[in-house]
Amino acid sequence: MVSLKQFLAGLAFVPVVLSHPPPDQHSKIAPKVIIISMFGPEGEAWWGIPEFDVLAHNITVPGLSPLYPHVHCTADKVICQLITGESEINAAVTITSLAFSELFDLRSTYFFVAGIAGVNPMHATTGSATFARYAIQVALQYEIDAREMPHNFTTGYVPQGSLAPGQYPQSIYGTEVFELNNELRTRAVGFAKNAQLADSAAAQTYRANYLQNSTHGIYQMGGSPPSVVECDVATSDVYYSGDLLSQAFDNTTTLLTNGTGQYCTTAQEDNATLEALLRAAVHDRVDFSRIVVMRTASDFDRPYPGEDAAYHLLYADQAGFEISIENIYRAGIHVVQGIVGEWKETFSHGVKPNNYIGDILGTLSGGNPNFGPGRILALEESGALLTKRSRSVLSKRWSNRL
Ligand SMILES: *[C@@H]1O[C@H](CO)[C@@H](O)[C@H](O)[C@H]1NC(C)=O
Ligand SMILES: *[C@@H]1O[C@H](CO)[C@@H](O)[C@H](O)[C@H]1NC(C)=O
Ligand SMILES: *[C@@H]1O[C@H](CO)[C@@H](O)[C@H](O)[C@H]1NC(C)=O
Ligand SMILES: *[C@@H]1O[C@H](CO)[C@@H](O)[C@H](O)[C@H]1NC(C)=O
Ligand SMILES: *[C@@H]1O[C@H](CO)[C@@H](O)[C@H](O)[C@H]1NC(C)=O
Ligand SMILES: *[C@H]1O[C@H](CO)[C@@H](O)[C@H](O)[C@H]1NC(C)=O
Repeated sequence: MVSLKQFLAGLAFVPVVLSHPPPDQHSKIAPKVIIISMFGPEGEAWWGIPEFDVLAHNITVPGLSPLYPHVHCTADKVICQLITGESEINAAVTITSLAFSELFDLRSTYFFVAGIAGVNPMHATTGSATFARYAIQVALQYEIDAREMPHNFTTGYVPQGSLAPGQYPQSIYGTEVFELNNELRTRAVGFAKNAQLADSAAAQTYRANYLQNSTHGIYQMGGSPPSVVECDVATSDVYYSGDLLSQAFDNTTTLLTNGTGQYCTTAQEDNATLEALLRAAVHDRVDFSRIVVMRTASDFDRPYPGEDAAYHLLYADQAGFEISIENIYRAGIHVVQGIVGEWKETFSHGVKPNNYIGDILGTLSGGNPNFGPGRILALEESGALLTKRSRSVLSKRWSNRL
């Protein structure tokens, strides 16, 4: 019989095993920065720029997307870039393949996720460059179509294992929330603030609508010019839009981060990328304290006051796409150059986090996250610890399926 303590001890904290270092360790590619793009236009934002040429080397890495099979690197291989393909599955498989590739030594590499996103007008606007501390997988929930929901539900989304919206999930998968190095984020934001962000007349015209109704003073940021903002990113394969889903996932963010996260941008990959990097960090292949997630805003997650939700999503010209792509480069170049430029004195040693980093299970440090139910309960609710309580939750989960 294995005690709970012994079981937990064996479950994670995989010790760093370097007993058989591959003989060619020194010939591996060890970039200082890898830029992670999610689709073509985000990738192309970095091509043909005056500062560096990431297309000097194209390295085929098994497991990457058939659409984007290469890792691109500068001639000196100090800066590299890849495109994951869109949505959670593509991001997870691509980053796992990179992180476990024997072609690379990524132990000192900074991972810079640089993509576009929807944006919450309460915190930022189109063209803004946002930097996340948390990534929240907001749609990892039960869902019934809102037309069939009980009259007293505020949304059709219900946290897994729970009985109503707003209840803390009783069933944990482990990827619900990731927390990143806040001190590194502060540095990245400091670099990005040197940027002159792009804007356009058409984007200004559309965002002005968010200021039109004074009862919506809450959208002050949505109606203001683009800026660099610290706020968090939601991940969902479903490209949702509208007041009610945005509010529902704002509530989910608050719930899952115990009130410390700020629901701000919405994209389809970051939690998957972070789960892949976390698994690699467990085996000391990457350093989880060296990740920056930047999302520049291409569109609003909800209509302006008085606008129809479907019109906003499907027909309106929000005019944010071009400036968001341009601002990946304008803000991001300062981050890349900042890290490479201060490599010797600062970044080669790493930036010590002042906050918990990792997932909801406490996988990396074994410590307790500052969100979630705590390591032991989270493991229990994930089904990893088959206690009486989790067995009953699991059996309920599966009997509901039959
Ligand atoms: C690398 O690939 C890009 C497009 O994917 C291409 O434009 C570039 O010329 C390639 N570089 C080399 C050195 O082949
Ligand atoms: C909704 O109403 C039902 C009874 O009609 C009640 O049992 C349940 O607790 C209510 N749920 C919420 C979220 O208020
Ligand atoms: C302003 O917003 C309030 C609350 O949503 C709404 O009732 C009102 O009709 C709006 N007014 C205009 C002019 O859009
Ligand atoms: C979000 O939470 C607030 C506060 O609990 C609640 O009033 C609102 O109805 C919720 N919104 C949705 C869409 O669930
Ligand atoms: C987060 O909130 C949940 C639900 O309210 C609670 O059970 C848990 O203890 C909280 N976690 C932390 C670290 O405060
Ligand atoms: C996804 O990752 C972001 C950080 O980029 C974090 O804020 C969020 O909580 C994560 N969500 C899930 C469900 O893992």
